[in-house]
Amino acid sequence: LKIAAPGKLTKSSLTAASPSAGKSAAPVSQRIVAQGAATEEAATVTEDVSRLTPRVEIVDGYWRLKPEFRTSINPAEKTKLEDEPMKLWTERRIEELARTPFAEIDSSKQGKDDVDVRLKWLGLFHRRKHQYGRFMMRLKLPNGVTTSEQTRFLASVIEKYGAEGCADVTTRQNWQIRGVLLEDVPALMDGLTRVGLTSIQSGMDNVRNAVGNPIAGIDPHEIIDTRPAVMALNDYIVNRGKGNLSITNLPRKWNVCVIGTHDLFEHPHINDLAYIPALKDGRMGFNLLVGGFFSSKRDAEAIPLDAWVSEADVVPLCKAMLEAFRDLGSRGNRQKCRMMWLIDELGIEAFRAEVEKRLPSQKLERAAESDLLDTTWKRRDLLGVHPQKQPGLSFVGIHVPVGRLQAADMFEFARIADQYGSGELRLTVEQNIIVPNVPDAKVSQLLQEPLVTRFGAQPTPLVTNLVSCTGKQFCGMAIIETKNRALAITQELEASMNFTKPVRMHWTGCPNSCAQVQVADIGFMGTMARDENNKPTDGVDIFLGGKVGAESHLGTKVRTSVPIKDLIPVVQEILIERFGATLKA
Ligand code: SRM
Ligand code: SF4
Repeated sequence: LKIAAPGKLTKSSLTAASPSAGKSAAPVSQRIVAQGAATEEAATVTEDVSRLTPRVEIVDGYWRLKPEFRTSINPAEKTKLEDEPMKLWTERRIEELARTPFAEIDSSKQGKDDVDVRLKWLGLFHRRKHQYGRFMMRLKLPNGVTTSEQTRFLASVIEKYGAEGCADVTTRQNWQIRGVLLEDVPALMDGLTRVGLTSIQSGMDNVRNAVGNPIAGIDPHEIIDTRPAVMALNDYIVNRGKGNLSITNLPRKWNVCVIGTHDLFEHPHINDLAYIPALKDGRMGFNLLVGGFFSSKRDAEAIPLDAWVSEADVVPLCKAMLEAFRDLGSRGNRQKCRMMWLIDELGIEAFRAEVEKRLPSQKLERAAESDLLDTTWKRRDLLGVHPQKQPGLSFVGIHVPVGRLQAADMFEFARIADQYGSGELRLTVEQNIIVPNVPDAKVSQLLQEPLVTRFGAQPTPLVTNLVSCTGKQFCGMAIIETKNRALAITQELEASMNFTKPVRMHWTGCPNSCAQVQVADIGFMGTMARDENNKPTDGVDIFLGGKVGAESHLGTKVRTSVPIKDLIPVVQEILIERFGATLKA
């Protein structure tokens, strides 16, 4: 077996990440192959079969790094080896931790590592820097589907925390709640179970929220209802909330999505695994894209695996791929542990073979020649009122400014879902909320609800397209404050200019790009800049050229370290030159 030299970038990933990728009219799940995936380079470099030895083994029910692979590992791996994070859940150690005074926990290394690192396996993120002693809790919300009961429950949790509590709709169509105290966690987790939610395996080296079409099942134009596949994936990933110990020691985070429409609302090109609907010999299934990711050191657009799975094999394929990643992925420099680095190292064909041999059938079909995506499709806006595939019903997309909600807003969303719809809500990766199943006769009354008029259901050129990560208000990695500032600047731009088309702006507080600046029309990434007196000041790098939908590809950095205080005229110029906007008289 021939695999590529360690650390060597294959042409495939470089081609895929280039701004020109995505311009061909070839099917989305094939087009990057046409531009050079599975290159000669990847197929010829070295013959190091020992590289395919699994680096982990199962010990007492938990997957652990084998002793011979423990040299040059990153600090997160050491923390995992020192004490198994999942034991906080499986052995209910969380209960003991919750009974211990926080200062006492925080006085030892073990305790610090528990609260700052290991609790992330349970979806609990200590906000040490900006909200000491309080936790953000990240849920799992497969396909972004939630209920009024769940929303009300989460609202009741943050309500209790007063000014310390709030919630966010995330860029993976998910809920996060804030202000959580450790002492409340056991009861809170029991409450989550009662309403059919879980927070486990949502942080650190775990699979993130599985994303699907936010209007699955109600979309008159959908190719396939993504909910069954996404729910099945989630059931496997978290073992129906009990925890799936076979995939809780991955080398790094891992993202998955299932595509349901031509709009590509799910962003397949930036997920580690994306299922693209494709027919093969009359059978419904999916072509696969792999390896898309962002990090502070590298962005990579997903590339085709040259593989197709039937609907029935969605979960087995995911399992096989996760196990290949778990077994073989690098655990050294943490900036080089995402799955694409493994693909680069092995070459796409050798990676594919590793996935194939972990399938129950040990057979992975080659990709269908074409997929079912219409490459000429114009991506739709999800805000406002839209007819469903069910006659007489509409879905209503409501803007949530920068995804931030207070308890009262969530109670209102829950009431609106019950009063006007079917008690269901859908979250989008643009951090907005959709109320599905609204009888047409009730739509105009819904649009007059105070929450809806305050947040806005009608699309506007800039503000309703704004996406922002958490930023410095809560995130310890942030370089700048994002949400409030992004909203204020965008409102000012919208008020001062005329627009002929919408412009999607994304703000992210540091190079991790949680708000995906590379998919935005204009992206702002937090950095430090210098003012006119050479003093450090908050700044941004500006990204342009990101595309979503049929033409998906990644934008690139065009300006560096622009002081935020000087930003408005700079963005106005971009809006005029690149997006046809004009200044108001
Ligand atoms: Fe993220 C880490 C927030 C989507 C790339 N991300 C973090 C942490 C956990 C850092 C921390 O401990 O403070 C942030 C928590 C801040 C907080 O208090 O909320 C954080 N990420 C978010 C969210 C909430 C942004 C948002 O406002 O919506 C998103 C939660 C999604 C979810 O429901 O799970 C979020 N993060 C993303 C995405 C977008 C996506 O998945 O489409 C990315 C880029 C895509 C990717 O991962 O390939 C992303 N987050 C990162 C990274 C860089 C990963 C890497 O490989 O280097 C980090 C840092 C890390 O993992 O070391 C990070
Ligand atoms: Fe925090 Fe940076 Fe992610 Fe924003 S992009 S949430 S600042 S890690």
